[in-house]
Amino acid sequence: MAEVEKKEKKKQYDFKEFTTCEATLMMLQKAAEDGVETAFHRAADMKACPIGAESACCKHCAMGPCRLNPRDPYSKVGVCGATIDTIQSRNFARMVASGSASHTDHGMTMLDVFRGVVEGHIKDYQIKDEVKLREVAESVGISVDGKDTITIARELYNELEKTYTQVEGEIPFAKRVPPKTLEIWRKYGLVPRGAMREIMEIMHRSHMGVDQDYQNIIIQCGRAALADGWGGSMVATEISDILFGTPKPLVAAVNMGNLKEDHVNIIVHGHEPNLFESMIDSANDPVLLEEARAAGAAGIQLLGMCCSGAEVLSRHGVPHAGNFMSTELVITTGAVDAMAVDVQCIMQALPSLARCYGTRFFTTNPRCKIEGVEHIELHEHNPRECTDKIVRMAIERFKNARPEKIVIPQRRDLGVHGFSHEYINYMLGGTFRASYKPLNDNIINGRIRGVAGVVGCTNPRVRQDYVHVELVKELIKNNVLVVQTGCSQIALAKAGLMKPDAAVLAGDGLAEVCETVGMPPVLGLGSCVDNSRILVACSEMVRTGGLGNSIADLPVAGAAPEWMSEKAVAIGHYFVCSGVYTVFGVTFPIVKGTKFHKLLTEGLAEMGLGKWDFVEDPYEMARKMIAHIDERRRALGIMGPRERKLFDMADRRALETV
Ligand code: NFS
Ligand code: SF4
Repeated sequence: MAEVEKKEKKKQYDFKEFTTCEATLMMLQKAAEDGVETAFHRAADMKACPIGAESACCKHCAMGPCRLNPRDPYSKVGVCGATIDTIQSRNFARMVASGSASHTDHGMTMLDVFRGVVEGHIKDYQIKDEVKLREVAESVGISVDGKDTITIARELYNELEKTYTQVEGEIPFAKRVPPKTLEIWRKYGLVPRGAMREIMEIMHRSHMGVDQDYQNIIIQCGRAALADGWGGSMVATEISDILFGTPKPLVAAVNMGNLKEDHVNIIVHGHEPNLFESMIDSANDPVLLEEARAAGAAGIQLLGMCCSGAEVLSRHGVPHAGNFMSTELVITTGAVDAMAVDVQCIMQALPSLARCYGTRFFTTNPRCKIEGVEHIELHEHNPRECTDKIVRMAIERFKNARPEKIVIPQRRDLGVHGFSHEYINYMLGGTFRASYKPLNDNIINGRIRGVAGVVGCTNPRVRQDYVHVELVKELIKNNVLVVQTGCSQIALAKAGLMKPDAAVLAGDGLAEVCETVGMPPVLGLGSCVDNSRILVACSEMVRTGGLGNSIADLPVAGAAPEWMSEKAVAIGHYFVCSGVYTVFGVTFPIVKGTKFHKLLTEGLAEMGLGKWDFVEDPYEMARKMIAHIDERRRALGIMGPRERKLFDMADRRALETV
């Protein structure tokens, strides 16, 4: 443990205040014994800057940095005269730009792979889901009749490339937006042209001395965020489904108990599925398996973390070791032979921690190198070169460099994952009448009060998983169906709420629907880019009818209770601009009571969009989300007492026979 800075004076921490995840808690105790520290410790030791925490500072030019007083925000302006509203909206804009850039660049990588497959340069990935290919092509106006797969794929590629490169017009997936919502976007100039242009324009407008009208800036934030949600993220999801298969529900396990002491354990952490898909092939290669056995291992255990983990959990049932705030703690088990990372949410503290335990740590993506870390680049035309090498390094570590003490928390939580919006359609409607109508009907008759998307990160500034789990429990208890992605989905999976029998925790109406259909009250949809599945589901609900004309009319709400990344802000803003009431927890960089705050929390809704809200407490958050859902129900005229029974025996039988 030579690399570990030993603290002069030992600080006492109450680890139960750090996390509600049992496995993570156990590993925090082991970390303390081993003398290593984590982001939990660093967050406890580092007080957030109070000015930055409220976004009352600007460092966009060298006349500053300028600090205003968040307690008296209009008492001062920056050296250039920038007001608190300009400063906050520019800071917000840059978070949206960075978050949108991350998702859209990820989507672009998927599109690059797709192009390589279509052109025949890339052989290691193929088009796996032709049905989805055709559906996506039709959804953007490509006629598929009489065309072969490659022709459709080529046309789809050319169309989807516009999501990024188009300089005027509307991004292709704008065709999926409900007409009324699109009309509002057009009215306010919110329809994205192309993601590159929108993100570039934010960076330009937020430069010193350009856009100094917070209302005008927020419109550009909307265009960039929508270019993420209905653009880059949606492309990432749809192309990944086409290349790797659209998820269908399957039983899979999460938590650190998936590590196996007698196996070579390899963790893939990051966001882009191309690394993971190739790693699955490597870990199942008979030659490499034989090498693992020759080294004394019973096999190779592959596990995911964070979002690419959530994606392959949903798609292939690959076990998942934990969410963002567990990425360091899983290493302290000592059982991880190798961790391979690609992009996003990779803490720089990981490699030095890995060194303490002899865990091999590799970066694989040219966009994300870490000083002092061995880089084995993944090339899509020969991905196995990278992933085979990593597997061999892991085998080598298993054989020669395992620490004396390995502790694996024996928690393995099973649940059902992999609910794509296509499957929700099928599940509720049945094979011959796949439709969102049963969902809408159940909402109209009140069995399901509404739908909530609970998504996003975990953050060491709040107790890990606590806000996610309490919020979701409260929502389902009140008959709100919950859909999930990302690290939040893993939090709930660990808490056991992804199992159909979690319906006992739901209110009567929701429980009845869950039991009839055989689904859990909490549906996991995959990674953060898969939030685009929620957007498509919302569009389908509007299209199906009976719940208003725009997404803003729907009895739905969203939350990122433990968010930390700029990507979460981009997601929040595209949900709000799509019409969804969206609540963020932890803290938010904004000064309450400013004009900018009022615009986010009230002004956007007055334009027919959704609105932002900021609440820390999970129960208060649930209360406000339910209040919003009820307000929508009242506006739709569906607040009345619900019918006593939706499915009679004949209906049930009909459901069982399809
Ligand atoms: Ni989303 Fe995924 Fe997790 Fe947050 Fe990070 S992994 S893209 S950003 S921390 S949910
Ligand atoms: Fe200060 Fe204005 Fe420069 Fe920002 S842009 S650092 S507010 S002078």
